[in-house]
Amino acid sequence: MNTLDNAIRWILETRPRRIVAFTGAGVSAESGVPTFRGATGLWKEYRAEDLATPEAFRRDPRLVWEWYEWRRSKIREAEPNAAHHALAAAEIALESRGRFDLVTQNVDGLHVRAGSRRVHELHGNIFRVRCAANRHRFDMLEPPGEIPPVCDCGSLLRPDVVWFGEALPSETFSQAAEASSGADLFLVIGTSGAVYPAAGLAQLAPRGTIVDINPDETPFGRVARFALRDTAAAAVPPIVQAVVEALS
Ligand code: BJW
Repeated sequence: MNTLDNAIRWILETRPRRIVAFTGAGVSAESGVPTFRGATGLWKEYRAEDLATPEAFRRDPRLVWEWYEWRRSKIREAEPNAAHHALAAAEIALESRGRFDLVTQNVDGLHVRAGSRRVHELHGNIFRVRCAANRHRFDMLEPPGEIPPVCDCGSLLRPDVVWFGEALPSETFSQAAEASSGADLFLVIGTSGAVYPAAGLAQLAPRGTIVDINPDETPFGRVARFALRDTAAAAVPPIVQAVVEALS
C-alpha cells in the first residue's frame, strides 16, 4: 500500500546508500513559487511557446524579459521550505556513508540556498545570464537597469535557462544520468513528468527504486514502488529522515 509508513519501513529495511532526489516545480510550490502546469501553473496565463523558446526571445525579447523579471522577483521573495531543508540536511548527514545527488529541473536556486551541495541543475538558473552571442555568462542577481539588458559585447543578454528545443547542459545531464542509473533510492518530488529528456531519467533508475511524492497522479506513479500522494513539505522530511536513520 502507498502509505508514508510503508515507504519508511521499506527504507529502514533496505538501507539505501545511493540516493537521487529528482525535483520539479512542485518542491518549491510551498515556498510560493508558481508551478508551470495545473490549475495555478504559470502556463495558464502565459503560453510556453510564447515565452520559453528561442523564437519567442528573437521575436520579443522585452516581453520574455518582463516575464522572467516577474518570476525572478517572486523567487527573490521566496524562502526554501521544509522539503528543500530536509534534502540538504540529508546530503550532509550521509556525507561519508552514502551518496546523495540532487537533480533538479528548477531554475530557482532554492536547493542551493537551503544548503544542498551536489546539485545538478538540468534547466539552468534564472539568476544567471548569458549573451545571445554565447561569449559571456555571469550571475545577475538584481533587476537589470534596462530591459532587455545588453552585454558589454553588444549582444542581448538572456536568462541562462534551457528553453524548448534547446539542448540540456551535456555534462550536467551525463552526471544526472549516471547517478540515476546507479541509484538504490530514486525520489521523484513535485514534477509532472511532462518534459523530456529530464523525465526520462526515472527510466534509468533500477527497477523498484522509485518513490514518487506528489499530491496529484503522475506518470511515475505506475512504475513507482511507492506513490505518495502528499505534498513535498509534508512527505520529504520523514522520508529522508528514514534514510539517515537507516544508515546511522
Ligand atoms: C506538488 C506540490 C507540492 C504541486 N508538493 N508536488 C520526447 C517526447 C516528447 C517531447 C519531447 C521529447 N524529447 C524532447 C521533447 C521536446 C520538449 C518536451 O519535452 N516537450 C514536452 C512539453 C512535450 N523538450 C525540449 O525541448 C528539451 N530540449 C530538447 O529536447 O532538446 C533536444 C536537442 C538536442 C540537441 C540539440 C538541440 C536540441 C528542453 C526542455 C526545456 C524545458 N524548459 C522549461 C523552462 C525552463 C526555464 C524556465 O523556468 O523558464 O523547464 S519548461 C518547464 O517544464 C521548466 C520545468 O523545469 C519543466 C518541468 O516542469 P515541472 O517541474 O514538472 O513542473 P510542472 O508545473 O509541470 O509540474 C509541477 C508538479 O508539482 C505537478 O505534478 C503538481 O501536481 C506538483 N505539485 N504542488 C509536491 N506542494
